[in-house]
Amino acid sequence: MRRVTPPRRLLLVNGPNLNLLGTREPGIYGSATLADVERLTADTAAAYGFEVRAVQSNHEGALLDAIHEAAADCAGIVINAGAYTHTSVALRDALTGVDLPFAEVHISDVYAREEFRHHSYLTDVAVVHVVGEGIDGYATATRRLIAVLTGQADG
Ligand code: CA2
Repeated sequence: MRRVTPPRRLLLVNGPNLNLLGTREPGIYGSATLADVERLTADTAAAYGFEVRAVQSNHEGALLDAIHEAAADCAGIVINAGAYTHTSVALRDALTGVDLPFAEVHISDVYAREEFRHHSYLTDVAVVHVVGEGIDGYATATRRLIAVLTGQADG
């Protein structure tokens, strides 16, 4: 049965290798850690009365499970799928399968990098798409997703 009042909760998904944030490649990904990303996203959502459940995994199936579970108690998803962005039809199918609006975020400007990063299996089904803003992009993506969820914007 469809809920009358949607939950004011978002799922934040970070994919493979994003647990390394702040430890390597600061020239591309900056010096903030995954904990900083999760805090920024939670603080941004809290300003609008939303809470955030965060998951990071290096395993595709664990990401799919977390997305499936979100269908029960989340209103939307903020996701940086890492390299699975460019490879995973399964991830795309999970996101469209749960039918939750989602924001795709990338820390780096994927379009200014190698050609294999230019294609995303997620972009055409995302309601929000943010690239190249560093970790601030998570705050932008969260604000824009909440605007869509609360009827303040169309993405
Ligand atoms: O720019 C992004 O956010 C990416 O999603 C990051 C992925 C990359 O495969 C995508 O093309 C773009 C890689 C995440 C790896 O993160 C690291 C962080 C610090 C050190 C090493 C890897």
